Amino acid sequence: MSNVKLITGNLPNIPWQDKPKGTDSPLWRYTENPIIGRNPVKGVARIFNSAVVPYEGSFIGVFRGEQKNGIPYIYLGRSKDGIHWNFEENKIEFTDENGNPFMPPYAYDPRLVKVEDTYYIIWCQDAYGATIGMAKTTDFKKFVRIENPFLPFNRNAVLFPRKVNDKFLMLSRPSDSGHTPFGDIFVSESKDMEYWGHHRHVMSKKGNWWENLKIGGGTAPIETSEGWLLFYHGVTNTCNGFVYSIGGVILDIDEPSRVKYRCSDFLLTPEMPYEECGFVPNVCFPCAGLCDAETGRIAVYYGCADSYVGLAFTTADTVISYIKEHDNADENDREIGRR
Ligand code: BMA
Repeated sequence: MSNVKLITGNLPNIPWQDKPKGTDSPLWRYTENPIIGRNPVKGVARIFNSAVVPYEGSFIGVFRGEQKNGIPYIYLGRSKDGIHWNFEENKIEFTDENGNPFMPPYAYDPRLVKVEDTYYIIWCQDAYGATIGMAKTTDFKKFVRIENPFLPFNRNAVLFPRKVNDKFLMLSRPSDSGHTPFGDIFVSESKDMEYWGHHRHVMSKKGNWWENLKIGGGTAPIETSEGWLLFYHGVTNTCNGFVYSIGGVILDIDEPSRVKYRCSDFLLTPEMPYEECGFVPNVCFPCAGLCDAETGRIAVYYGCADSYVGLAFTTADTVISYIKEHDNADENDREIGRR
């Protein structure tokens, strides 16, 4: 039993390995990483930055598939154990509300979040500039687009798994038309999943060197007795380009624009060959977390070097005590974020 409660429901078949002896890392990698290698589907060179949820006793996911023409789209995958995946050969066919084909020009970095009885897919796409696209499904057969929540440029959005104060909430990271050498996380609310507003600043890039260039949402926020646990990505610049690490933060449960605790140290940074070498080297990019409330276990899916999918494990107690021990949240983090 864990001291920190995960308010997520039980998932007895969560993929899992115990923490190896001798490590002091708050997140430990699955020993058989990466779980998805190169050329995983006909016509797709790489799958990475992808999201999964439990579904009908097993697992289902939306996967960023880089086609051999270089254009990313979203592919559906199914798995019995959350580790070995079977992919559909065709990319997900999105429609408009009337059932007519309505594909985005490209789609990448999908998240998948169940809110009430509906699964929402959130991704980055072109809409006269890069911004966020969304669709909903209840059966993983029909995928109906809903209005894009934000104007360009915005590349990174994550939905909360339940309404807060009767509003849907989404984290996002406004950006620019290039590779965005800046960026903070904001939260926006909506009554209907269509009109988004009441934008509040959540957190900025920070003096911690691993996240001193930009930050962006990662997994959907995980509800715990301590607040919303968010795994996010933080980026630093080097003479050889950007380095993406995984960070951890706990947001206030009723006012998630307020940061309660923010970890000064990364939770995971590229150090394995599959994280350091690939299409884009030195990238650990979290997109999904699975949780088992009974044991406190958490499994994090993260993109590796824009080439593979990796899996890492922690527990609610381990990661939350680590974040608290290394907390350096400041006034800018703790404020409500309205000016
Ligand atoms: C970001 C996004 C991610 C990617 C990362 C590293 O801007 O495009 O999809 O993993 O860059 O290339």
